[in-house]
Amino acid sequence: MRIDVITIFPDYMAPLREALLGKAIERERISVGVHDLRGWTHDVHRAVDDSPYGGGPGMVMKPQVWGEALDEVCAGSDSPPRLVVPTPAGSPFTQQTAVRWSEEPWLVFACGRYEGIDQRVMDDAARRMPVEEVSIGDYVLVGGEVAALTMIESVVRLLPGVLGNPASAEQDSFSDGLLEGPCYTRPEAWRDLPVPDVLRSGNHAAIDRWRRYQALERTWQRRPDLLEALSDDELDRADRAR
Ligand code: 6GU
Repeated sequence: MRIDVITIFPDYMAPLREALLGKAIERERISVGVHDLRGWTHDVHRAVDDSPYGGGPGMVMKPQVWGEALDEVCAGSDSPPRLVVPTPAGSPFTQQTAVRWSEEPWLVFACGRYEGIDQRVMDDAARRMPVEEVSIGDYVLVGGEVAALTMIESVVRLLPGVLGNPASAEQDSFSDGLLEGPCYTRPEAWRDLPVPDVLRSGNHAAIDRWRRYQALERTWQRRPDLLEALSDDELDRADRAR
């Protein structure tokens, strides 16, 4: 998979070279390009923003600079990339989105700052490529960079050969609509806190049953909305799969 990121803060994307993502680059499971948006400005001030039509606070990112950047970054292949624009005004990014994007050969992230990017940039790009404006949650970040990092990490860990143990992606919270329950390792007692007996019983049917109960209980406590979203059928399937 190819991933490009366009931003006015390319240094913000340094974490891409660390840990799991860095390993994926080293092993050539992904190739990453980070591009400084200001490289496509022509004025001495290298301006990327201007005041909003209609008035109001803040600044809007200029269409000309983004247009040239996208023309260049999104060229050079037979089929265009999927363009992702992180914005708090976007559709929700979920595990489902991550799974869908993990099947794409090429993703381009356009990270906006200020109040947003002139809408015509997305409207124009959509004439040539699929465009998605997405949000990572109901809170406001200063810019799209951290959101892009979040989305890239959740997509890349799904690629074949990136996680050491592919089963861990299948057992994720959300993969069956429930949260994962608690987990434990040695020692058997720590600061007077014991590991639940059942996990040391060797009774795998009992362990499966206990884990299923913990997942349901935790989801009920922390994310009742997830349970309400599951049909009886899906709930049954999620329960039996564990
Ligand atoms: Cl994708 N971008 C920004 N700037 N803020 C956000 C967000 C994205 N998702 C939630 N808040």
